[in-house]
Amino acid sequence: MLWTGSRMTGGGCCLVIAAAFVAIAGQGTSVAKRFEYKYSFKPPYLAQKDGTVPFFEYSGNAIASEESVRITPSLRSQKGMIWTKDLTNFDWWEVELTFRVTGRGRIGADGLAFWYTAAKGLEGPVWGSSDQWIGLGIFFDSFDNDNKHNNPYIMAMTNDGTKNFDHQNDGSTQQLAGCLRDFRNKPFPVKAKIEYYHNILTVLIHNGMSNNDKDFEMCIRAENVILPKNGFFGVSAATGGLADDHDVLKFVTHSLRSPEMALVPDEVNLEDSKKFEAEFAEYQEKLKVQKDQWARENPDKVKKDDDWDEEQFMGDSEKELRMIFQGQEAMSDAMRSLNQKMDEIIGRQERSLSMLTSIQNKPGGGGQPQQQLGGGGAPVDTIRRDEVNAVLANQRELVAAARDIKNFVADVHNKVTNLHQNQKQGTGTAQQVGGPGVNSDVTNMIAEMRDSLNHVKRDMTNGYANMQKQSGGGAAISCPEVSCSSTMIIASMLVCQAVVIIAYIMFKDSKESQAKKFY
Ligand SMILES: [Ca+2]
Ligand SMILES: [Ca+2]
Repeated sequence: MLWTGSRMTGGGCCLVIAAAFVAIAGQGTSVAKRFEYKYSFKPPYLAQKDGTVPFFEYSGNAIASEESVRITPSLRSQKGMIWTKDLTNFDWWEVELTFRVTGRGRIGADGLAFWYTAAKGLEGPVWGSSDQWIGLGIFFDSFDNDNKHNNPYIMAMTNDGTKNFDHQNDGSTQQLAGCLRDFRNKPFPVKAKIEYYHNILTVLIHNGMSNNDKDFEMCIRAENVILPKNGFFGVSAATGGLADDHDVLKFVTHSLRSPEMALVPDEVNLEDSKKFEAEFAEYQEKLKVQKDQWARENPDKVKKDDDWDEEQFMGDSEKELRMIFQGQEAMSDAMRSLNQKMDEIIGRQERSLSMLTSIQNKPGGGGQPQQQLGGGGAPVDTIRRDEVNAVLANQRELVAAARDIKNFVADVHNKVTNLHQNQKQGTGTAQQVGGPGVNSDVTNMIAEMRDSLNHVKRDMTNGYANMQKQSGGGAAISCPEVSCSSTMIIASMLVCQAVVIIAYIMFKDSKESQAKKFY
């Protein structure tokens, strides 16, 4: 809901009659709002010189000063209250309560209460005021009596004059509605906007963490709330074993009317109006005279007074706290901007990374030449087609050569066996004459041949093994060619050898037989 209204900021403005109605458009319905000076107080000159607050009366431990009403000081077991003198004469209203609850402890007590009741409260147990009230109480409960760790708590409670507030349970079963809000020790004053319009009660809270008037948050909304037609506004507070300062800085009341009602001429008659205007002029005159007099007496402070500033009325610790808070705010702003910059940088990095990857992946199908160019030093695990073909051809050649050698060997073997048989069939004498020399020669040769064959066999196996290795590695094939050609040579040499030996044996045999003929 959007409210705007005539805001009275002039000094000593309590006597100003602001009869101006402002119609506001808000969510389809419009509400006319009027400042009710008889139900409001605010600085400067909140209290008069004699300590009274115009149109209000206070009692108990409450003290009024020019800038605030201290309902209770931070001393043990204090009770204070302030009430409007007159009953309200309007049906619907909005009160903006600006206050501070400050204490040195992490926990404070007892809290503050806003009242709209049929009768003014007396000193009592409900935040300094009497129990069994008729009307509405909004409680700012600092102390956690039921130990549920849910305080400070803000709640609304209506009473028809029969109920006693249940402090043991912090009124949890009696409340109309409420919200958990810390309102203690805030850098700026906490504000509560309490609105009662067409039996709907709304409480908005400004948590005092900023100076921005837009920072109100919804705390309570209750419909069908029936309150006395006319009542007194009041604020009370109490301390217990623990103590806080409970200060009310502003109590600003507006009456709310529907637009039709606002068009009805006000009951304030001309005579009254003239009387008030005269009174106001007189008051202004008096104020001016007093100001001038004060200025003559305190020439040093004149300038300061003209630039009236809230900070003049703050204690040193409050000033410090505010400075710290402002510093922290600046730091948090800086952190936020840093964070944004970091995000930006990270985003940029991610973008460039993705661009790099896309560039790397782009060549796709034609990647082979690029890979060879780029990764010259890196070993390539894959065998190319032509390499495989070369290896296969080599293998085929080897197999053929091996088969040839096998045939050769078998041939040689046959021939040797034949020779052996021929020798056995030959004359025993000759053998004997020839002696064991010839026989042993042949046997030696055969053994040599066997060795050579074994050697060939071994070479063959090695060659095969090498071939298989190379087919895995895919490197240049040089060794198998050498080994296979060497076996070929060996084999052919063996054959030559065998032929020479056979020729020699035959020659020897013929020689021997010739020699026998001579004997
Ligand atoms: Ca409590
Ligand atoms: Ca509690």
